[in-house]
Amino acid sequence: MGRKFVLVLTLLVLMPLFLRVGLNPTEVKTPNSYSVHNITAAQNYTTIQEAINNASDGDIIVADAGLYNEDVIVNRSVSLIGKERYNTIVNASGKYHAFDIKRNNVTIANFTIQNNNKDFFYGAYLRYPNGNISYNIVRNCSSGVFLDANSKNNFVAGNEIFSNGKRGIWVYNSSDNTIVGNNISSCGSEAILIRGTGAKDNVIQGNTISNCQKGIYVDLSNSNILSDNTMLNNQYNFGVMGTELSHFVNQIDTNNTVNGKPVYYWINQHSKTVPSDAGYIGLINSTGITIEGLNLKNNSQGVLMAFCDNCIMRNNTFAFNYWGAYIHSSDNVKIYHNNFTSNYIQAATNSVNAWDNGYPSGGNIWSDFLERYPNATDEKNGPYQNQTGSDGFWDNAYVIDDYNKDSYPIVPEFTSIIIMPLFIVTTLSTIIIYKRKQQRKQCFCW
Ligand SMILES: [Ca+2]
Repeated sequence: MGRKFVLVLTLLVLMPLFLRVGLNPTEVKTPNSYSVHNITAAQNYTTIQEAINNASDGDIIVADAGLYNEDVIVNRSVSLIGKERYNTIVNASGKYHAFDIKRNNVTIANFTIQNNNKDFFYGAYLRYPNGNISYNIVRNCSSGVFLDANSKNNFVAGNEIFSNGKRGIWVYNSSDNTIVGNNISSCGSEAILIRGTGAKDNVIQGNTISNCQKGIYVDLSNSNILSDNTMLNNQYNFGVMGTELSHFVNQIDTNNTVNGKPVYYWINQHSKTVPSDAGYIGLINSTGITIEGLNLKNNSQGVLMAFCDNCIMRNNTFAFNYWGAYIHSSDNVKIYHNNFTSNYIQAATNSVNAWDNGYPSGGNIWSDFLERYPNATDEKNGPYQNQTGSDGFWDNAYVIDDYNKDSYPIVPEFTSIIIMPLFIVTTLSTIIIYKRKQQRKQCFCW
């Protein structure tokens, strides 16, 4: 952490040098010849690539404002600095990465980096350690910044990353990276994706993420630290996924927020109730936790529960999540009187749990019930739903899988409120149309 702190300080000191930027970008012109300057070697070049090809490790190269139509391969340990953030534009062809970084200790700062391919090629592709990608604008790439498996200990800070086809920042099996203070919006999939068992000990801090398909997603990775990240208006703001217990062991602070509400990611907690302001809930290796009366929406999971025992979820609304409830290797969980509304997958589990509270207390409301069981009725009652007369529970169970079902799915009140007037209106309309047809037949009014 000490080294990372020094890096942050260094960047803050260098910022005024980078930010000779007006708020209103000026017209971008193709650079004059010799617009790229190796200030260490006191040499000038016409392209960034030419400057790199003639550089030595440790050189600092500054590019004047202008449009650089280049796919840059960085095979020296150099610092590349754009003179004007908005107007020093690396405009890649769309046939390769804008910056393909094939050495360690490379810095790329204060550029606009754009590609012409949102499907395949990256803004900055790091294959080696100790890179520094800071204060850039990265747009129109597939992923903005990709930290690949052989890279580590990189610093990605203060970038504006938007309008990329897939990810904003993708960390794949790469460790010890610091990703801080980036503003990421409008990406086709994850704003920040941490993926793979080798993606650990990363610090993800103070990033602002909005209008992406997914906000932050941590997949099969452990020992990462997430703090003070703001996720707003993403379709699925936050999610953690894994198979083994170790995959879920990350430090995720409550100062991470989803649409202004805190993320509660509890590990090894016992006999507690989740606070009422929760925006996301992850329960890991915990027992006796109650989740009650919450409105959990627009996350990868409404609730993530992994390796837990003896927990209760009741009187909650899970809406517009990818998974409403994701219950992994957890036993003795009772899930009842919840409202599962329009989650892409309402509930998923690999364990066996109770999805109702017995009869006559009942189970949950499932928004897709009539979609799944279009001929469902509520004409019976009783523990076996075999006695005449309705009771407010559908007469057949809501099946989650072979081992999990809600035996007493609740008939939502709006079903009767809406269906009855609809029935009356439809019947009356049919009668009126029929009578008019009869009248026309009688009087030959055509
Ligand atoms: Ca019934």
